[in-house]
Amino acid sequence: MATSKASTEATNKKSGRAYPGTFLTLEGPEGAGKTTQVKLLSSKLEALGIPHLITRDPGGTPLGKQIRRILLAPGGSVSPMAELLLYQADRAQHVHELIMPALMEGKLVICDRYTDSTIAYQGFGRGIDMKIIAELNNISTQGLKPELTILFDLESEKGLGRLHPGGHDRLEREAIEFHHKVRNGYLSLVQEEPKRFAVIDATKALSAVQEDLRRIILERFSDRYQLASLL
Ligand code: T5A
Repeated sequence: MATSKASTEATNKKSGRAYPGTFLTLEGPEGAGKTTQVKLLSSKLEALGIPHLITRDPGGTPLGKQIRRILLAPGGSVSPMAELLLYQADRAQHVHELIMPALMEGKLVICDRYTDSTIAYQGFGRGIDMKIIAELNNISTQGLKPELTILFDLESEKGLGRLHPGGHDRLEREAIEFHHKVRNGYLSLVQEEPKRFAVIDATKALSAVQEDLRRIILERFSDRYQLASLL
């Protein structure tokens, strides 16, 4: 969808955003079901003709796919700081190459994991200084923040129990204490920014979770896109 400079400026004036699109992120601990849900949502958005981009962090770009392989390969030695910087390198490329251009075209951009994952996993999980993480998140994203973040919440044991036995990646293989810190980290982010976050109970059945996801998107963005038939 091409957007003229004049119409972009008009949209920006009205909304206060630096782009005409909409940026939404999905977060959650392991096995929360984000990937499954976003696939179901994507086919509905397609059917409704809503201009959108579904992408994921890490691995949304060709460079990101290479970084993702390094990050998730089981067994390899990756120091906490190297891990943090690799996630940020992936994100810098992702925002530059894919996310920002799609937002400039007016699309609804839905990103499976983003900066909150770094706060939850490298900050709460690994214990890296939150100030360093905040600064790097800001640099890699050029300050781009999601308008809405949907947290798919469930207990760590339940999420890990859903994953394919034997197929676990490097992060999934971390001790259960690490996963508890990640989940609790997410919950404290919700407390800090209740307006940006919406929380879905990810233990519900697939169809009920999908309904919750669609309702939240409909309530928040029906003034921008033709979402009336989303539910
Ligand atoms: N990470 C990421 C960081 O440490 N720092 C960062 O900055 C970033 C961006 C990424 C890893 O990197 C970490 C976090 C991760 O550890 P990933 O593969 O992209 O790796 O990880 P996930 O986002 O966790 O992706 P997954 O696909 O593994 O998990 P999902 O999306 O939460 O779950 P999904 O949809 O694959 O479902 C898992 C299983 O559960 C079933 C599904 O059928 C599937 O088998 N399921 C349900 N079962 C019952 N009821 C439901 N409601 C169900 N929903 C799904």
